[in-house]
Amino acid sequence: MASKPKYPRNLLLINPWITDFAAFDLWSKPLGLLYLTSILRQNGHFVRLIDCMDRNDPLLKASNPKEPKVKRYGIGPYHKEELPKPAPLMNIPRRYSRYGIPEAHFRTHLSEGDKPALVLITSMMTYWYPGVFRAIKLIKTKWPDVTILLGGVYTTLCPTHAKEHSGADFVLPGNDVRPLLERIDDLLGTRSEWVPERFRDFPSPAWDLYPKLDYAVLLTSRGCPSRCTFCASHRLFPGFETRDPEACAQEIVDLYRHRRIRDFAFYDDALLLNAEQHIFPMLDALISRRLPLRLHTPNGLHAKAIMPELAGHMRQAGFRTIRLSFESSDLRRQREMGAKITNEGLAAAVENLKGAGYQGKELEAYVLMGLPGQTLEEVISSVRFVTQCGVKTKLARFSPIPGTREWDRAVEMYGLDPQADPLLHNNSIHPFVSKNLTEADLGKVALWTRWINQELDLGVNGMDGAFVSKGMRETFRKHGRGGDAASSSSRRNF
Ligand code: B12
Ligand code: SF4
Repeated sequence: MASKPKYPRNLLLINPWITDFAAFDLWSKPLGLLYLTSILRQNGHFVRLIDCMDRNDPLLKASNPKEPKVKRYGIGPYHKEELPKPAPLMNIPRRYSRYGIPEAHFRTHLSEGDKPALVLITSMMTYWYPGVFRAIKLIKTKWPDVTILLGGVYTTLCPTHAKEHSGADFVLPGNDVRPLLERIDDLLGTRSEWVPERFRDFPSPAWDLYPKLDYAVLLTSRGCPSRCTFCASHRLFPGFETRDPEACAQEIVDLYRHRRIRDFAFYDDALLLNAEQHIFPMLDALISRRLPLRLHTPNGLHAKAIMPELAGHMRQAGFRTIRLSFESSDLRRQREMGAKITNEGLAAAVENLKGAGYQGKELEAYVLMGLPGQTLEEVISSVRFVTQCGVKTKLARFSPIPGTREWDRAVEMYGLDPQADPLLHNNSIHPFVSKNLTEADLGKVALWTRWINQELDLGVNGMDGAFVSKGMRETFRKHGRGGDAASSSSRRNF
């Protein structure tokens, strides 16, 4: 017989596991759930969180004193357990794992609390849905009649898949919190009095849910007005909205003062947009506090916004990890992808950052590999261009996302099924369906890029001709080509 929850306003929030070929905690926190917690609390609910991806989970630490392994700035590897590969990934010759706390720990965490009135589960990458489904299954096994609500990125990008296959009782795509509050009121017979209409009205995320915190993450704006052909930002938030810059700075200051957090990662899609009204006042507020902060941008920055004054502010405020969005040095592709950057724009941003005191080896630019129609030469030319600018390359593998132009191209060029299982959006597998780039090609490029990056660490720029390692020479002999006009120019001649 169905049992009633003891406390009718107790909600259980879940950040489920990652299931993938690789995963690393690069300042990864379920920020959506932390915002929802604060909003739910304002409306009189009590929230408990089970974060399967918390590297500081007490049970994980108790079962293995070596956990968590912390690298600098609070990031580090996840605990992982190998899983059988799901059918659509069977032919991918890589190991597939569940990352995060062991399943037994999850069950223990479920038993630690009373039966909740409702369970809310978030989701992130579309191809991580097996972890979401597993959490739903385990919850339903424990409490068959508990109502489960599912939201988050996967739900918004693949709502039909989530509705048909997840096992959740309600699937709520989108970023608007109003439908969620209405649904909760409906189910619990409550009345939400406090309903934020805009993102800037959201309260601070509920960081108190984590007794131990190595870093925090931040969203100071939502959306992006650009339409890069590979990006789903417009599907997640079709507009652009900024928060009050002073409030953003205060969020950082409070976490530093009360939790001694020094490392902060920005999740913004367009952090540097409207710089005069947004990032400048925010950084002014931080600089005036003189705190020993380390700020990180794992999500690429709009390089063309980085003028000398902004670069100086970034340096003073404590930006440490700076990743610039570049993607490709191919001029035609840059235009086709949305023209957010040019080769000259990247070079100028780098010069401005160096002028502010950064060394090239402290900076990274993203190069995408595996885009439909992309050749090996294009990837190599792009890495060469980035190196000529004197900064490190961060290779990123293309993930085809429904509703983007590159998805349509992948459907057209590679015969990708428009209804393809979201597992096939995985950024690790695209080379296996690409006709231009093989996994072996990408492996070589990755190795070669690692050499070049290591050389930059040693203060040597192979692309200046000062020093070219034997392995690099070999790779060039096989694949090297002048590339487009800009990529063959010296970094002093832009
Ligand atoms: C920050 C970020 C990252 C971070 C880490 C994030 C993390 N937590 O793990 C980093 C930089 C590491 C990263 C990496 C990558 N990312 Co990323 N990332 C993002 C980004 C910019 C923000 C996500 C976020 O936290 N938003 C803020 C919170 C507040 O929003 P939210 O979670 O959506 O929550 C809201 C709603 O969804 C809802 N909600 C949330 N949970 C719930 C639950 C319920 C029950 C309900 C009702 C509602 C609800 O309410 C919240 C409030 O409005 C998104 C783009 C975007 N604009 O969202 C891309 C995005 C998710 N990433 C993407 C990609 C492609 C990648 C990479 C593959 C890039 C690459 N090629 O290397 C890698 C892969 C990572 C890996 N394998 O480990 C794609 C998605 C791809 C996919 N197939 O799903 C996105 C959409 C960007 C894009 N280019 O289109 N990423
Ligand atoms: S600039 Fe960045 S966030 Fe904006 S559309 Fe392009 S890739 Fe997406």
